[in-house]
Order: sequence, then C-alpha cells, then structure tokens
Amino acid sequence: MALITPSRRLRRTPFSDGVEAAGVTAYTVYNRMLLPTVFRSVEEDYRHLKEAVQVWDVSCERQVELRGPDAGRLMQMLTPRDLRGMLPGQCYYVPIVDETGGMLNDPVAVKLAEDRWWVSIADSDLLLWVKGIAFGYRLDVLVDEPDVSPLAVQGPRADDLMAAVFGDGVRDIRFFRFGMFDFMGRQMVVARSGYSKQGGFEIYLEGSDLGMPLWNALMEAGRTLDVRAGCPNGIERVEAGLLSYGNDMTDDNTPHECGLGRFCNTATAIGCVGRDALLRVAKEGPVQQIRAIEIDGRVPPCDRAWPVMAGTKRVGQVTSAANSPDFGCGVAIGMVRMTHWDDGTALRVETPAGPMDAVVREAFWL
Ligand code: THG
Repeated sequence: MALITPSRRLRRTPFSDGVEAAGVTAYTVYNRMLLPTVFRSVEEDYRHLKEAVQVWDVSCERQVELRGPDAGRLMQMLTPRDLRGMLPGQCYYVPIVDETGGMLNDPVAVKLAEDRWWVSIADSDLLLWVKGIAFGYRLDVLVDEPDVSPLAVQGPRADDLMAAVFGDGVRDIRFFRFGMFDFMGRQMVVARSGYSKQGGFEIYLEGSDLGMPLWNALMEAGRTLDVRAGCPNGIERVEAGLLSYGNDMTDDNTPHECGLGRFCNTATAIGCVGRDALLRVAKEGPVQQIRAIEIDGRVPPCDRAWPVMAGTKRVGQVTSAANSPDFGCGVAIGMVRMTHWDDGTALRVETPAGPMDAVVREAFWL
C-alpha cells in the first residue's frame, strides 16, 4: 500500500516524536488520529510483547468526558450494562447502543467521581451521539473531548517497569481498577487494563506537555527489562479474542451478536436508550454470533469481509485474520450463523488468496 499523507486533519499525539524515533514502520488511522501498527514486523513485535514489555501510544483511544450532576444518568442512557454498582476507581468495558440496539462503540468507561466520567472510545464518532443525547434531553452535563491521551504499558514485565516509574503502589492495582499516581508533580490515572492479554497498565496522560517526558522516563527505566515501543498487535489481539469496532462489529450488530451479552444487564439498565429494542431481540436470541475461527494455511491481510461458506451456502464472514506463530495456524474472528456456530464445525473461508479450510472454535482464548 502507498503512504498516508500527513495533515492537520490526521492528528499527531503527545508521543508521536517518541514513536517516530523508535522506528515505527506502519500506522493506521483511528478516531482521526495516528495509531502505530508495526515497529519491526508484526511477528517480531508479537514475540517481544509476549516475552518482555512494550510502551504503546494509544492516544487515539480518545476520551469523551461527562461532567456534571447528570453525568451518571447520561452514562446509563448510553449502555445496557447496569452501572448502579460501579464505584469511583473502577473501569467497565461497556457496549454502547443506539435506539435500535445497534452497537455504536465498545469503550472502557472510567468512573472518576459520581459526576465525572471518561468514556475511552473505540473508532467511531461517539462524541457527537453523546452530545446529541445530552442536548436533546436537556441534561445538566458538559460533554467534550479533553486533552487526555492513554499510554499503555503491556507485557509480562509491565509491573516491574511501572513500579520503577510510579512506585511499588502500582503493583496493587486490581484488573480494571485505577489509582492516582504522581509523575513529575502531576497526578495521573493509572489503570490495570489494555488491549492485550499479556497483562499491563494504561496511563491516562492529562495535558500533552508531559507526553515526551513520560515516554522517555518509561524507556529509560525499562532499559534492563528490554522495553520497546510497541502497539496493539494484530496477531495477539485475534488470539485473545479482543474485538475491533468497525472491523468485527458495526451498528448493524447487537451486543449479543458480538458475544458481549455478558456485559449487558438489559432488564435492569433502566434509562438505556436501546433497552426496549434489546429486550425484544434478547427474547429470541441472536441468529448469528462472533466466533473464533481456525484457518488451515497462511492467510493474506484481511482488509474486507471474507465470505464463510458451508458448501455453496454463505453462513457468515471473517472480519479479522492473522497467522499465529504460537498456534501454528491462521486465527480469525468472524460472524457465523447459528446453524454453523458450534465448536468444531468445518467451513470454508473465501480469502483473496483462494478458498481455505476452517474450523469454528468456541474460543482460542478459553
Ligand atoms: N483501553 C482503553 N480504551 C480503549 C481500548 C482499550 N478504547 C478502544 C478499544 N480499546 C475499546 N475496545 C476494547 C475491547 C476489549 C477490551 C477493552 C476495550 C478488554 N476486554 C477484556 C476481555 O474482553 O477479555 C476485559 C473486559 C472485562 O473483563 O471487563 O479489555 O483497550 N482505555
């Protein structure tokens, strides 16, 4: 593929200078911002992520901030996950749905205080939807995109690296919880979360000015840990079953089709704008659902949906695929019809490189 032309529309991040100095070789665009996708090679980056520790510029996971007396009410309008038991200091993975129950985004919600939330968004213009609801319902809440940029530290040595920069207190942060930690006199949200299954943290940098100082401090402190610049890895995240909004799901899909039913409590999520629609479809149950799919052979890059066939009948589509060194096969995420979604079902995937044998897997990650 050709290069991407830089411009003001395609936003740089507070860490872009560090990413470039570290030798980034490919980017994608996410929320109109640069997101690195490759440093050395996807395979080398994958191996290193699983064995050491990486610092990821995931600034493109922009925050939609809700601030004011109606912030909690607005947050519950956005999601079918029941937020009543959620406390400040917690993060929740939350499906966001429209009035038809269609997925608009799958962010991480960060509850800073009863009246202040960050919605750490996937790649869709959620800010516009949230502002529209706040205005339409005359809610007493401010909605905007603050200057907050997440930096992820991922990999088995993430605890040691983070402790070197923020102190041993970070070791006590539980999964999907956060604490406030000092860096150069500034308090920062540090959560145990991130878009990999290798373990790690996300630092929510508030204020771009400390971007490079934070990046450099992590790189310095991590010398003996073999720290490297990294990024969400296209192989590891498919192995882990981490979904990608816009790839694996769109507003045509319900959370249940996406396998996100475990993050929905539609009956008790009073106020969710998609509640009635979801209650209707939940009664029947989904007729297609996201599945892990094992592919026999080397898969090409997946830049469009690949038809999944049972004989001559189309029964689904593959939406993400990669070649897994550890599993020794192609790994994929796809949407498969109910009649063919059982573990072990043999199918064929029509890739641009020709048809390939495939098997439905309950999950790679179980
Ligand atoms: N971190 C933050 N913001 C984000 C992402 C992130 N915004 C964009 C994108 N990633 C949102 N999508 C996801 C998808 C999966 C997870 C987080 C965000 C995730 N899922 C775990 C799982 O499915 O196993 C855990 C979910 C849970 O148990 O609550 O972590 O990565 N800040």
